[in-house]
Amino acid sequence: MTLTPFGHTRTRVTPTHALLSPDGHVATRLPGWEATDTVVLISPQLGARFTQLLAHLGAGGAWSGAVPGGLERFVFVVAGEVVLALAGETHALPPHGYAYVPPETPHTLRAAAPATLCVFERRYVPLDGASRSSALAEGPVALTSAPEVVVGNAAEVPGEPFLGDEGVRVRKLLPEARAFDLMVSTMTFAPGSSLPYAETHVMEHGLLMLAGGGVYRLAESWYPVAAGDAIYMAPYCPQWFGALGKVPSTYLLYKDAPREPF
Ligand code: UGY
Ligand code: MN
Repeated sequence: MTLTPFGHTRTRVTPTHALLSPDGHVATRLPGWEATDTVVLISPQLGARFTQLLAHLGAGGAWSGAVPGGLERFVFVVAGEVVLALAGETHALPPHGYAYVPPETPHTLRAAAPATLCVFERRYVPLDGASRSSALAEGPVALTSAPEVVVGNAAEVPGEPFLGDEGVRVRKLLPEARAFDLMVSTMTFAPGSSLPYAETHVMEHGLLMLAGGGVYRLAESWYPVAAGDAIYMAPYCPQWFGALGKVPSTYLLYKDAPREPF
């Protein structure tokens, strides 16, 4: 990491959004992770209903067990390779490989050589009789409608034009089944392409820039962003992205799937 002198950082934290640039990362050791430095980027402490963290696994780094607290987990390999073992099966996850692990599901993740994961976790909100605030409830999680395990690789997911624009491709990494209370996708922008309009919606986002860069509008601010930057967008945060540079820009995007009533 290149340190920025004189107290400068590109990180900004506001009530409607946060830009978390790598120059401000502070690693910590979290229970359950061995030989792994974790950087908690987004959490309920920021007002979010989910957590987004980077897990930097050293050689021999590992997770083992179910995620405590009834949390579901989505793992995306940013760099390196990890092996996921779950329900008697093993899956090698290369860069841009991913897995969805339902709540209360024991699993292991192991890295033989250094690897970096982007991990999203949230308390599963079932379809029946739930409200969005159930994501913050305590006690046993209702698993009546919980989805199944999903393992895949973003490189093998076909990119669809976003709202008819061939310059913006979305890859949906999870099935669009109602059982899922979250959506994770990658969005890839040809240089000079942008979101067609400034979106404002009740769903919240967690984002990690994977490649390229551009300008992200968040509420009333426009930020230059590049690979490695993370963004939290609270519900109703106006948002827009325009890609700059000579190579395509790609980001990984978490979004909650609305449950009614609100
Ligand atoms: O669909 C979305 O919510 C997505 N286009 N938002 C975003 O990229 N900020
Ligand atoms: Mn959006």
